[in-house]
Parts: sequence; structure tokens; C-alpha cells
Amino acid sequence: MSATDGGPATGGAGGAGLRPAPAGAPSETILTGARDALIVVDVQRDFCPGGSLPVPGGDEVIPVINRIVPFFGRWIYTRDWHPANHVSFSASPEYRDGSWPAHCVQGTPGADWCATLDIPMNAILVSKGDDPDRETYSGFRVERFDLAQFLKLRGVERVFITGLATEYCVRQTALDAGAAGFTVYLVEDAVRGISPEGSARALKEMEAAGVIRITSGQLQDSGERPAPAYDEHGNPVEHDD
Ligand code: VGL
Ligand code: ZN
Repeated sequence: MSATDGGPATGGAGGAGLRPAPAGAPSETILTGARDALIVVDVQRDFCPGGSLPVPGGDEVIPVINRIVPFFGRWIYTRDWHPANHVSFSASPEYRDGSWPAHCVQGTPGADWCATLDIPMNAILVSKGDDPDRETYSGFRVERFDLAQFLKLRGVERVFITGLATEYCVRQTALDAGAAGFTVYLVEDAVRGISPEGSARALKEMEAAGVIRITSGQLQDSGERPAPAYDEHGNPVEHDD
């Protein structure tokens, strides 16, 4: 083939005069690899149709997430994990921050992962919202686990955010990841919001904070994976980086 008639549209080795598309341009192919983590936010039964706090079309994120899971070598799955007396629960819920119907109560079926969601064996599972007196929308705000440090110590530089719901846990997770210094991609076809207006506002806010909006179709696996941290004897492996 000639220099211009094919190959992934990654920019870089383009033909004469071609420039790479600016980062985050809608058509750009993004190669996933060793320094990336996929973050899956709260894909739980209560947030899907039939649950107690259903996000419209919430279950539609599952096939999208399942398709891109194999493009990554590190995965973080967060879940809402509330005690029955959580501060955000209301008997007459207004479906806004601080006034939700009971949802994702620890140990109940509604708190389960959606049955068809693929979860790799070595994914990291982060529970949040377990303090009865405190709301926690983001896996980066869990008291006994420093997710940002965990990822940085493992060389992660970019995170790809998916899941539910766009205006609440997805939004806060993306903003916190950016504030912690990660390059943040929001995979738009892999998220759903509670309301169209709230979702649109949240997307704008994330974008203004530097979050790069993409679709899953732009992702392509480079095949590169994190180097193993331990050798076959269980001893730590030294890496230069
Ligand atoms: C969420 C409302 C209440 C979320 C969690 O996962 O976005 N929303 N708790
Ligand atoms: Zn909640």
C-alpha cells in the first residue's frame, strides 16, 4: 500500500504533509497499552432497568464495556456499597444528590454486579459509600484505599472511564482522576446518565476540566501490557521506570 491509503489513523507516520489529528479529535484512533487502566463505575443491578435507582439504558453499557475489557491490562471496578441506613437514602426520594431511594445496599441482590458484566480475575474492586454518614461518588475518595497512588505506583498514566451514572459517580470519578494527574478519557457510548440535561451538563463540565471525550470505536489494542511485578519465584522485578 502507499503511504496514504491505509493503516490505523494514529497520526505520526502519515504521508507527506499529513499532520496527526489533535489529541482527542473525534476520528483519532487511540492505542491502549501498558500505561492505561480501564475504570468501570458502578455497573450494578440497582442502576440498571428493574433496579431501585435505574439509569435509563444503564444495561446498554455492558456490551460496550465487555468489548473493550480485553484492550487493557489493568482494570478498576467501583461499586456503590451502602449500609441500609446510608445518609443519601430518603423515604420520599427526589432523585437528586442527597435524596435517593435505597439502593446498592450491602449484600442485597441490587448491589450485585450486573450478571453479564465481564470482570477479569485480577481486576481491582473498589467499594465506596460504606460510611453511613458520608456520600462517596468517586473511587478516588475511599478512605482506606488510595486509588490514585495505587495506579501511579504501577505506572498508569491514562485512565478510561465507563459506567453509571454520568452526572454522579462517573463525573466525580473523571474529575478526581484529572485532579490526581491522570490523562482522562471518557468513553461516551459506555456511560449513561439519569437525565439527558444532567448528563449534557456533566459532559461539558468534564470536558472543561480537560477530560477527553471519545467513543469505544476509537480504541484499538496495541497489545502492550504492564511488565510483571514479580518473577516466577515470587521476587519483585526491578524496572527502570
Ligand atoms: C450514583 C446516585 C447515588 C452513581 C450512586 O453511581 O452515579 N448515583 N449513588
Ligand atoms: Zn449511592
